Amino acid sequence: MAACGGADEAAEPVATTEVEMAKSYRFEPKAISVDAGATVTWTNDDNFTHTVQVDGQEDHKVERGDQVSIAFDTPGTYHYVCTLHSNDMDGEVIVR
Ligand SMILES: [Cu+2]
Repeated sequence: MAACGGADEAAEPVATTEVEMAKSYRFEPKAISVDAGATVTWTNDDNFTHTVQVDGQEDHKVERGDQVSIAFDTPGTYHYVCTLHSNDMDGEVIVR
């Protein structure tokens, strides 16, 4: 069943632990689902420095070509942003 919505529609979460910071200014996929205890890795494939800041946690700077990994031990929905481009870049990790 296709969801209909505006440009900012919430995507169906993808079951993966890999998120790409894709060109330009995007987290891809934007919403993911993982099992509790999983470690999620963000890889910066964009031409700009980005960050990953999960709500209420420290900010992680990710240079071009770099990665950051964050473990998610507790089930819940975790929203995160790139604090340098918070209007364009945000995403969600759903921990089951
Ligand atoms: Cu950014």
